[in-house]
Amino acid sequence: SYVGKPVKRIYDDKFVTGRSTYVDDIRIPALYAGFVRSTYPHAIIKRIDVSDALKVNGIVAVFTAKEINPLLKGGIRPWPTYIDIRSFRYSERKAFPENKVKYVGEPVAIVLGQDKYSVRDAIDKVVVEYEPLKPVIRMEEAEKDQVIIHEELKTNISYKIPFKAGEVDKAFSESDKVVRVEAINERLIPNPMEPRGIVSRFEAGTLSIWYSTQVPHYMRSEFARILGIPESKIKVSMPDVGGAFGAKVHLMPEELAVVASSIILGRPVRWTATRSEEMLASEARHNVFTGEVAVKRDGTILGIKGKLLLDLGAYITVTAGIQPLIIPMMIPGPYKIRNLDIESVAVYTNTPPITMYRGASRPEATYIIERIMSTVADELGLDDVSIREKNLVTELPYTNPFGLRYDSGDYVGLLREGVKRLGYYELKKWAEEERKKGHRVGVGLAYYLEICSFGPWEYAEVRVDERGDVLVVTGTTPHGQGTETAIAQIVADALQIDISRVRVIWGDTDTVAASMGTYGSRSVTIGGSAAIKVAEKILDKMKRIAASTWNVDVQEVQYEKGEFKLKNDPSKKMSWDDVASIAYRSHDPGLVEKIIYENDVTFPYGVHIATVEVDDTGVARVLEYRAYDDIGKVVNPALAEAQIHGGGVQAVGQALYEQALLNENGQLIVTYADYYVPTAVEAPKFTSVFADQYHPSNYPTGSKGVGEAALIVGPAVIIRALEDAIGTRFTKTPTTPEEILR
Ligand code: MCN
Ligand code: MO
Repeated sequence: SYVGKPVKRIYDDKFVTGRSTYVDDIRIPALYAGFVRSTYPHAIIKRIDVSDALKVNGIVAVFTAKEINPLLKGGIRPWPTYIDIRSFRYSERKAFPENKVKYVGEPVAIVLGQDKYSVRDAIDKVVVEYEPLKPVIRMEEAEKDQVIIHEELKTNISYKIPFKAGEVDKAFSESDKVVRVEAINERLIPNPMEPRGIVSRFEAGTLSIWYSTQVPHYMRSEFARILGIPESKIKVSMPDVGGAFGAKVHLMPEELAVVASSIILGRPVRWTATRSEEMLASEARHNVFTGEVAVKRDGTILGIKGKLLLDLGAYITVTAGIQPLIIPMMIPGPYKIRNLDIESVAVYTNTPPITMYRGASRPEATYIIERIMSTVADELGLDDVSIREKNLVTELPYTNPFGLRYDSGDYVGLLREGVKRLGYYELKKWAEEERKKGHRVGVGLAYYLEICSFGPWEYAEVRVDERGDVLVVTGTTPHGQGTETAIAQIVADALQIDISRVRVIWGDTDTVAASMGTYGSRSVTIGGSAAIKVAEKILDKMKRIAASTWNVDVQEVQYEKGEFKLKNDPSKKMSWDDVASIAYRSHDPGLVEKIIYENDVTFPYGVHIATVEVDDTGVARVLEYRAYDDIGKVVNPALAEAQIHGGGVQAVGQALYEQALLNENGQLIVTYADYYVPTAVEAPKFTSVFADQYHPSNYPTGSKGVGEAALIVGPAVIIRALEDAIGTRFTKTPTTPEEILR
């Protein structure tokens, strides 16, 4: 059997030999697109003159709002599958602004030409006359509504909902102490290796789109809605995608403009974001929590009240709407805190729109609650382990105060086992000794509970060909995780055949009948479970074919390891290949089964620890990162571990180095020279252990997700280690050298 083993990734040859196909490698003759972008954070567009740009050799067209927007029947809006969009104030965003720009970098025109270089030249020749307006960059200012960004909304506040549960006032009146906590996540940039990209062709009334996305079907329906073209006439195809990290779920106005241009011109159009465009396209996080915690002297947390302020940027993206809802609901985390009053406020600012980044909402919620745990421990003179032991939920399943139903686990057991297995106390002792010698080192610990497998459903299909080889069509859309290998393992086991006979495909709306996609660490669990269910259907069908060949009842047929047998006459056998070939010879429509599998969310959890060292200049490095997780059944330990490594490195970046710094004019003032994405050099040494005594989800795979875990808890772990090293309280990610040595 394959499940549970570190099977090597099945499609890696092309990646290691440089023969993978990203959007930019799709070679169809197409015009290149580039964008004229606003240089002001907030300004009225007085005039756009494209005449000089059109004179540049090779330029075919320059389109502004005037040409593009009339084509659009709708605009970009939040994702209604996951949120009630009526609770937000927003206007649907068209491709280009008609009278006002709202952030630096906002596209105002698309330039289309024969080659990238003439496009680049022509962009500089487009004259845009602006009348600058006072911008509002900081969300605390935006909330005051002195400068209004979207006049039609009459306020910058898009969302303002109190999340209340239990009796907060009573909790505070019964407390021994009230502890103030602040937790800040600065804006950062996901930075997948492959930037965003799209190729669009409109031919004979049919739109073909190659797109670096995580959600081809959702995008098909969005293009259909916005362009007023039936879905049957749109094909969205996801080639190899070189990383996405949640930031390729939202639709960008640039991408809409590319598609619209291909329709207007009747010629294919392509766009691949430059690195600096990518840095504008996918900015994420940026929120501030300020609150008070009611505690008993023994460490029991009675209640939390506070305010969560979130930056949306200038427009609400498809995905940003999820965060003001999920963060407060997940703030109680794995702890039995039942009295909460958290006001969640999301505001518009004159800055690039905020999207999702790995974990989207759970990193923020985890950071807040883990800052609360550690700060309360410090205030009461308790340690990081006992404060958590005291408050962890002990009986599962458990319904949290906001109605989330935690499915399974042993939270206290995992903490105890985790600190032992990861050598937490040994590291604490080591750090203490080192500090006595004058070295600035520290150890941090944090715990997380996260919500995975947002559904509600996923699609799977299995086809067995006439030779008995198996094609699995999955609705999930792997883009680096290796989930296709895990799904192949699952199907090979379900069908008891060799994994080399299984091929897995995904990501094309013409090939895949329906799909939700890959995000929220759902794929192996919901996609793998869909694959198990459909494999069972195929086996049933094959048993029925064997039965009818033998003229017996289907109950008489047994299947084991590639052989169909008669129960009471084991000498009667047919191989897997024989049955497959009979199916085709009998002109059966073929061995094809499909399914939509539906299930609820699931909650993995774990404890991670890290050690940091701070040098004389205040630069901190994470030396070691150790993780102990209960992710249910582990399908492929090598893949799951790789997720801890990748997320862990991104956590190092978020905690210590990465900040998308905007100046008072809303100008992004960092480039790769000072936006410091950790590389292999800054990567810590990793230890990743998955609990042997795991608690399965109620999915057929028994698995829970792991794709975001280390970035969900890592920032809290590393900031705690910094506090240990320096002996100061830190609240922010990133905590930078000047703050460390302040
Ligand atoms: N796995 C496993 N056993 C489990 C859980 C997971 O073997 N019990 C393995 C899976 O087989 C898969 C990997 O771990 O190879 C992640 O699986 P899962 O947790 O189901 O997550 P998804 O496949 O749905 O991936 C999405 C997740 C998200 S939401 C972000 S963000 C993220 C992440 O994956 N983006 C990534 N990891 C990424 N890794 C890469 N290389 N690139 C990205 O863009
Ligand atoms: Mo994600």
